[in-house]
Amino acid sequence: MNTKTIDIASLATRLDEAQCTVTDTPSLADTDDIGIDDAYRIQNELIGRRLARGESLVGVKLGFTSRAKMSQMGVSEVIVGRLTDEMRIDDGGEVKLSRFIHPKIEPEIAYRIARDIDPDDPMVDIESYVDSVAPAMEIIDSRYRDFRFTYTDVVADNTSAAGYVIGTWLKLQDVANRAVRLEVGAETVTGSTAAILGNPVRALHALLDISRRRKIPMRAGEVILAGAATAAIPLTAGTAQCDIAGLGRVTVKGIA
Ligand code: 0L1
Ligand code: MG
Repeated sequence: MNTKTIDIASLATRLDEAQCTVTDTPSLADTDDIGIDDAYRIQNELIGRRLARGESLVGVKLGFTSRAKMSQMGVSEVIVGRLTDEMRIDDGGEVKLSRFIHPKIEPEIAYRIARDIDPDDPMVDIESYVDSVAPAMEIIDSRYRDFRFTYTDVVADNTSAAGYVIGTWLKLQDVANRAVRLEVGAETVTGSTAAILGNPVRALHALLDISRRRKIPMRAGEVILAGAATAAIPLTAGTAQCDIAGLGRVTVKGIA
């Protein structure tokens, strides 16, 4: 590893091109000694390029919200990425697999923000800024070869964000300890919303904390993906469906 100055713009270009050309790239950590602040700068630059191409910000997502993933990565805090309108897929809709390098899908809880949040306001009660909850799935597609990345790599790569689908929005309610089932072709995983920081509502508090430190605005109407309720599984051609007890089902069809 070398200690040369980090070229934020060229690393963002590398990740952006990997996504746009659907071609994987080696871990940035193979050649650059990136700190977490650098990683969020690269992520910002990457998002800036998407916005320059006409995409709009529509929300945020949390990653590393399970204790197992945190300990696997040797970290103790969640990571945050940004969602754009280009990543959104309608419930029951189709998505071409050729858009992605090696997509995986995971079950999530989505929250909707009802009022603009001023992260600098120390009195913000984040739960009162959210009015709806829905079952959701996230498509993750690390731009790194073989999903091999470090903590800072994955932050720079916008936390592997690639797509998301949200089911029917319901009035905000307690979604702790809900059974979760994800089926993709012949593969099924089951779990519980408890895998999301013990209770998905904790993701809201974790998000407020990190958004304050990382200066991430959150606006009315935006979506929050709270984190994965099970391990991700490869997204293949055919239907992927996620059922969350009491919240319902969300589906997407992968097209070869
Ligand atoms: O959304 C997530 O929990 C995934 C964060 C990135 C890690 C990965 O790509 O596996
Ligand atoms: Mg996720």
